Amino acid sequence: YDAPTPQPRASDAETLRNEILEKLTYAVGKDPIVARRTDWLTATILTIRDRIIDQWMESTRDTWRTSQKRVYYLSLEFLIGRLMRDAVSNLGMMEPIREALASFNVDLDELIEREPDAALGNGGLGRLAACFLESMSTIKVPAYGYGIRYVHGLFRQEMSDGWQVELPEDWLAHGNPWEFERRESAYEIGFGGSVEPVTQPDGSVRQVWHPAEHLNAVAFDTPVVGWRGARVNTLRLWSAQPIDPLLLDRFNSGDHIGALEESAKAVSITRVLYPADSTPAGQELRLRQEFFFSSASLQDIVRRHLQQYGDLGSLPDKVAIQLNDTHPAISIAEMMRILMDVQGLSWNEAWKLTKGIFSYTNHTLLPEALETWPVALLERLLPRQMQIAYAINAMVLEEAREKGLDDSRIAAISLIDENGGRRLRMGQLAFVGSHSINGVSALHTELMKQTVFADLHKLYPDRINNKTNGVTPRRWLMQCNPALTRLISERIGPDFKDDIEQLIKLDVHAEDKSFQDQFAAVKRGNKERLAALIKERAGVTVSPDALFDIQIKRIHEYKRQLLNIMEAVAQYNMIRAHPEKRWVPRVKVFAGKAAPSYWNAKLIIKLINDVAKVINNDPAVRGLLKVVFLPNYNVSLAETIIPAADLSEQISTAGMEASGTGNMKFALNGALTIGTMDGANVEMRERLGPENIVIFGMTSDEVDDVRAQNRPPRELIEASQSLREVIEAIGSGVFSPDDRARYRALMDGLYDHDWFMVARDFDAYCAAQRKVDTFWNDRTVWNAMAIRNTARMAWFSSDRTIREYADDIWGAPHI
Ligand code: DL6
Repeated sequence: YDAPTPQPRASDAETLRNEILEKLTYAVGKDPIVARRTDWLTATILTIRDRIIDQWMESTRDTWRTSQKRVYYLSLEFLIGRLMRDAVSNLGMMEPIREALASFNVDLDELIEREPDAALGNGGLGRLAACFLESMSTIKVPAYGYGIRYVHGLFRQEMSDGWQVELPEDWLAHGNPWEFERRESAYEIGFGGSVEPVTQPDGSVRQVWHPAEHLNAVAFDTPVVGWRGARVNTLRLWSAQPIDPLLLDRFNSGDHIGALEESAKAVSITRVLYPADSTPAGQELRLRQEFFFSSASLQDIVRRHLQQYGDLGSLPDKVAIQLNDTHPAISIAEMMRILMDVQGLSWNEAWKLTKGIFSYTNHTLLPEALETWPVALLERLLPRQMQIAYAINAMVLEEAREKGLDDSRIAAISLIDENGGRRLRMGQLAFVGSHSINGVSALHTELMKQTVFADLHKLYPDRINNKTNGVTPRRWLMQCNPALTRLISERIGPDFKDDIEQLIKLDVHAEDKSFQDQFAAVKRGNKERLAALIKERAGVTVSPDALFDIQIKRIHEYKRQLLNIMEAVAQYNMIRAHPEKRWVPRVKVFAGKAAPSYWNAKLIIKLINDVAKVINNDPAVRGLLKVVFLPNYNVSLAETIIPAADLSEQISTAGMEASGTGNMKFALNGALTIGTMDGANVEMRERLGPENIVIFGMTSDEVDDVRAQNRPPRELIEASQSLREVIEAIGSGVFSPDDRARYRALMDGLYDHDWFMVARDFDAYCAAQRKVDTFWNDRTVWNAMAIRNTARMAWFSSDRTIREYADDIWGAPHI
């Protein structure tokens, strides 16, 4: 592995200037006189990329040289966002690059804004995968992310008269200078066909799958740089390509369209990201996506392992595969197929290796979000994998029977759901084929044990463990909030950048008036920037002196944007009824996308916009309350919004948000949280101290009880004047004079069932908001709380989370 290496490249401004010019001329083929901003962007990325490659190769060589265990993170989503600032900042090249570009009259910040935001994910699950990749490089875990190179990521959201409109996203329109296409790393993927037992020369019988369809999975690699370039790992995304680009005989016979049919079918597999984050797509194309990327990744992993070690027995010592939710769960059956049918291992050998390699993360308990696939579809599309799933099921049920489980409990753990058409339960498959199953916050993990996996947990009590999520402090503090980073550095020294735990040193400065003023000044600067963005994108003028109260996340009933906007209406009523009172000026900011087929979520977006129109234009409000919906929420927008937040809304129905990660980003940037006892809020409360977070509402046990009693909240609504007025106003069309019935059903639903406890938590939420006002009115108190939030959030770094995965689940090296 001691290959010749090129001279390390210098990274001073002068060298960078020359190289950017060289790339612009010889790689992009543009004269600087006519070069557009996108050309400069490409030339700059190529220059930065060169500096990453040396370390990339060194990291790869090092893993081969030292025979270290590799971690493979299989995820259908990687919400990586923009990469340039991340790379430049992690390599410590911000200033020289800025200077180099300035010499051509090109502004680095403008280029940063031009980079497409790679939205290869829907929300929390995909962004977590991206944070994990960065942390794995930072703490030197030898790792690969495996996923899909969608041509179109998550849709672009526009507003049309307050309604969400979805438009295709086009991140590859100008090419992608970060990636390397690896045509040599292509694997054949099959679908359909039949399975045939074939007797081998030694008399044993192997099942041979003869797929009816074939296509290629071609790898595209993107380097992932850790902090200070410590290690560079690989994000390998698969693109589907036809084996024959054109059926020539059909073309020659005059069928010019039909000649391209197969090609179009193959390519369609990786064309679009499915835009639903909490309901399974349930469509054949989605299953094809899942199998396509799982099979390609496993073939690649086994190929690499055999190339290095030559035997399969050492797989669990050298390979750890993390299944990010059930999307890659078919990997369990596919790995068994590869080990038995291709590599010739026995069932028992293959099963032992499979369980040794795989582990699975569950990200949601929502019953409607748990994936199942019709057995008939699997038998048609993946006949061999379905056979294997049946055999796994038989083995597990036998084990359960031996342990004395009765029929009802056996039905509960079965991989086959018999209710209403037989379906394969992917969570169960992932569970039984893995040695570790983890939840993403302490509460979520406990609930997993009590609900979805209760019976499997009894059968295998050692498998479920918790790994509370985290976020990378590089992107979510240092890059998105340079002013705060500078301030922290001045106060406690720069070492926290390498050891985030040192943030706690800020704690003793929380009451220091001069530090408080500096902290508040940083926040104010960030708020001015957000105010400008709000003006530009939503056309609303807001004052940076107001309390910025922010809820940004996917729009979902369980996340309760409805509760938030209803509180805005209650506040609107109060301000008008009592103009004499000293109201805290607030700006309520919302952003988020709704799944295109999720009607209520789209209606809630429209309601926010309708309410905004009335409140923002009512002179009686005197600007004391503003409501803003910022369209097209994505990672980049979050990077501008979060540093400017005073208050972070984490108000999901208790028991329904598995963890949340936005909650962590806000608190790290000195926002106070108003939230429920849900997901990671519970652990944030423990670590921040209950006095530094505003918690309200029902607990998950209380939610369970109320649901079990099935008592509609009518009486409760009637007893709360404020809630009644809000429901009546919205329901009767005060905010929708053009269509007075628009929100009738939405409001009636609160009386009838209120599954998400909006009505039941309403008064407690309003009271909590008034508590927030009290803190805000004493800015010394507020600032001290805000500083303590930043100081005490280090534990929620994804470096800590990844260390726990590496130690407890993967047995992988790290620093
Ligand atoms: O674990 C990452 C992230 C959690 O922080 C969120 O609480 C959780 O909702 C999300 N889960 C998903 C999957 N489907 N749903 N819903 O995105 O995972």
